[in-house]
Parts: sequence; structure tokens; C-alpha cells
Amino acid sequence: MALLSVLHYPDPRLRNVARPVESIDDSIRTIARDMLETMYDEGGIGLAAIQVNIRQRIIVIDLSADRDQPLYLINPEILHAEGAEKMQEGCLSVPEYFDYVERAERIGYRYQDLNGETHEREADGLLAVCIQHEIDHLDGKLFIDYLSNLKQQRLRKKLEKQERQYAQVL
Ligand code: GNR
Ligand code: NI
Repeated sequence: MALLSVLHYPDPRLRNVARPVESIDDSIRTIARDMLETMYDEGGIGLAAIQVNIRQRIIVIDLSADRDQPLYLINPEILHAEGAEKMQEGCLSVPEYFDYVERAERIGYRYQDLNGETHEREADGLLAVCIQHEIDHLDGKLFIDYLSNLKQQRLRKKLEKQERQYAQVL
């Protein structure tokens, strides 16, 4: 097992689009387990491969308090989406920033598990929001893309300044 390093906005690599996983083999299972370990280490509830600079359609999620109910979603797709709700979101790639985003309230989704079996499921609440947030990452999108231009500009300036200060102390 290994910890991976998480890219931070405005890193342009977060804009890459991930390609479908063609064969779910040991190398994919290793990536998925390393992603889960990284997500637990960083205290997140989800992580998409693009965030660790891997351009493949792999997502891990765990909403449980005990951090013992991992979901591995390979090649996830939204089949249908209904309703709308606003929820406060955060992102491991946008540290220390939280804001409200409107997303579909209920979704149907399809994915493959680590054995290559295909599943179709329904989700609502936080799981539905999280799956939409993670699939956006695989398409090079971030939750802050939904905010006003003014908010995005302020945030970019703040994080660029933080990165500069961090670079100085290294
Ligand atoms: O840890 C996370 N929390 C979260 C809260 C509300 C909506 C989405 C998320 S996902 C985020 C982890 C992350 O950045 N995944 O890409
Ligand atoms: Ni995120």
C-alpha cells in the first residue's frame, strides 16, 4: 500500500479527462486500494483518480463513520438524474474551502467493481452528491466551476498566494 499525493487547484492537471479502464487487473486494484488509503489519510469521503494524476475512470468513496465501508467504482456512469438540491461541498483538491452547489437529488448509476462485475444502483442524499462530484473530476471539472466568476477569482488568488508562501518555506 502506498499514499499518493493529491493535486491542488489551480493545478492544470486537474483539468485532464480520464479514459475508461479497459481491463480490471491487479494494477487497477492496486491503484484503487492506494487511492482508498490516500482518501482515509486525507480525511475525505471520496477520491477520483484524476486528483492523484491518474487518468483512468476510477473512484473510491466511503461515507461510513468507521471508515470501513469502501465503495470502488470503476467506469461509473450516471443513467438518470432527478430533482435538485443544494448541499455544501468541499474538495481535497481545493483545501479549506466549502460552498453550496446545486446537484441532482437522486441518480441511477452503473459501475464495475474490482472484479469487473457490472452493477446498477440508485442513490440520493450525500452519496448521490458525492458520485456526481467524483464523476465531474474524471471529466476535468471541479465543484468551484459552478460558483460565480468573482468567487472563483478570489479563491484562485488566495490559493496561488498560499502555494507561493509554501514554496518559500520548502
Ligand atoms: O471529502 C469530501 N467531502 C465532500 C463533501 C461534500 C460533497 C463532496 C465531497 S467529496 C470530498 C472529497 C473529494 O474531494 N473528492 O473528490
Ligand atoms: Ni473533490
